[in-house]
Amino acid sequence: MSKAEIGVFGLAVMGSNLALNIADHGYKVALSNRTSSKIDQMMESAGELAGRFIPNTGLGAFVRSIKKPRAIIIMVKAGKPVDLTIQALLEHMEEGDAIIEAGNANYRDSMRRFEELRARGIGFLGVGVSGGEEGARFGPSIMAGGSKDQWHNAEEILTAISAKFNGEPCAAYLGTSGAGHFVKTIHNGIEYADMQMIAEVFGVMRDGLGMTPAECAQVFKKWNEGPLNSYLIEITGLVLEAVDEKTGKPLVELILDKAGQKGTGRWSAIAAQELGVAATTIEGAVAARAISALKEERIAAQSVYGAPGAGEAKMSLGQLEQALLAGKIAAYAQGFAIMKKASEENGWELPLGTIARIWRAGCIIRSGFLDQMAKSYEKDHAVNLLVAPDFVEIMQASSDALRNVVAAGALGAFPLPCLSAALAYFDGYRRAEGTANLIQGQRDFFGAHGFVLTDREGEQHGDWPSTL
Ligand code: NBP
Repeated sequence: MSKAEIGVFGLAVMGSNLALNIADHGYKVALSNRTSSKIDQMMESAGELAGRFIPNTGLGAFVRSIKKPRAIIIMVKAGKPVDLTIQALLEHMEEGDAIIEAGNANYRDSMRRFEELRARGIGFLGVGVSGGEEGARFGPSIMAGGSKDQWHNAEEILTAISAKFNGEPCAAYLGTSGAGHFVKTIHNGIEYADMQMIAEVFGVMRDGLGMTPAECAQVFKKWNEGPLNSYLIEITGLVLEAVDEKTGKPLVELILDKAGQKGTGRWSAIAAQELGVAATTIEGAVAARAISALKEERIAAQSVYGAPGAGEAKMSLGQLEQALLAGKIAAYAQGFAIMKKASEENGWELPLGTIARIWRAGCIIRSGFLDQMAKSYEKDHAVNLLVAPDFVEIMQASSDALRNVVAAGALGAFPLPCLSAALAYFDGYRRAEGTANLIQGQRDFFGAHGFVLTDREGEQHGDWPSTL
């Protein structure tokens, strides 16, 4: 029997769909999974693609069934299962082979795995895969980092199975070590902010404008035909119009308002903090999910303060659309600023324009405006999106609406953590004369940290009075 071109270990939702996608493109794929019944299920449901699979229960047979130099995609639960799987596979792999870890790994784990495997002569690619189940099956966005040689070995397959935007593959090698998973993490951080801002607007529509989910759905559908066109706006319309079969009620009204999180939003916020980059929209989104989880405490707090007023929002749907657009630009500006700084600190040389390009299709944050963003970053790698010429025009046209929405939201007691963070970031970034002079004075007062005076050279100290 001829050998497989690639192996996939881990046949849950993502691994099985990725394997089907690879087989669909004509490649022969070796399959394995910790629990062997999943391999049988996969073979039974593979239909005519079954002939392109080599199922293996034993790890040795799995590895041997792949052509050398071997490339094995691992798609298991992130964290310890990945390390255990790598350890077990290593017993059968040889120098020159490669592991392609394609789960939602913490990029620090990928940096460690890259070094550990390199020391053993095994290549490592840490690959972020976005697009969920459907993306894995029909074309995800693929963000690769790690050994460049191994990228060249796996590039043909990973490019073939990726999403395409106007025929261009949404897959790229982005840098060494943990670069791929770092970019996927920030992708998810931006996704958190994007989703949260959409949810904030939904809250205003529901509680401030008295709109039903079906009415909100129609608005999101219309917005999806304009500058906000994106996968997240599209699915928001579909979620809002879904009806529960049992009760006939809008499904969204029955879904408990407690948001889950698996860590990538938090990792983005932590990375931003560590790098000293403002990522307030992402932090706001992570915090909003944390507050959402406190359902019982929120019920108790409402009984203390009373229910916030309803039907009082002094804002129009047009303003909400513009506010969302301005907020989104601020969130992307922050996400790309984190990547720019991380790239400098880690020597990754992250290609920001390419990243925007491979996010144009396949991934969860795919949207019309990523094409424009890719062009801006290709023109000027270092630019903050807020001052990129194409986006200046949009911000000039939409920032007043964001201001109105945030102001009216504050007066109506609508929590808008992300939209208000976006506005504060914009106002802070565009103001030449800030207030950090006072912070520097305070720091020098209590800690002799020093400051720079605008009219002379060198570090200075104040002659402060004693407070004792
Ligand atoms: P899960 O994250 O649900 O993990 C299930 C897989 O992990 C099964 O194959 C399971 O084997 C295997 N596994 C576990 Br659990 N512990 C193991 C161990 N100790 N040793 C070996 N295998 C072990 O799968 P998924 O939803 O397909 O996601 C896979 C990866 O892709 C994750 O990192 C996830 O975060 C990421 N991701 C998921 C999505 C999505 O939409 N689901 C999107 C993008 C990325 P078993 O069958 O023997 O239990």
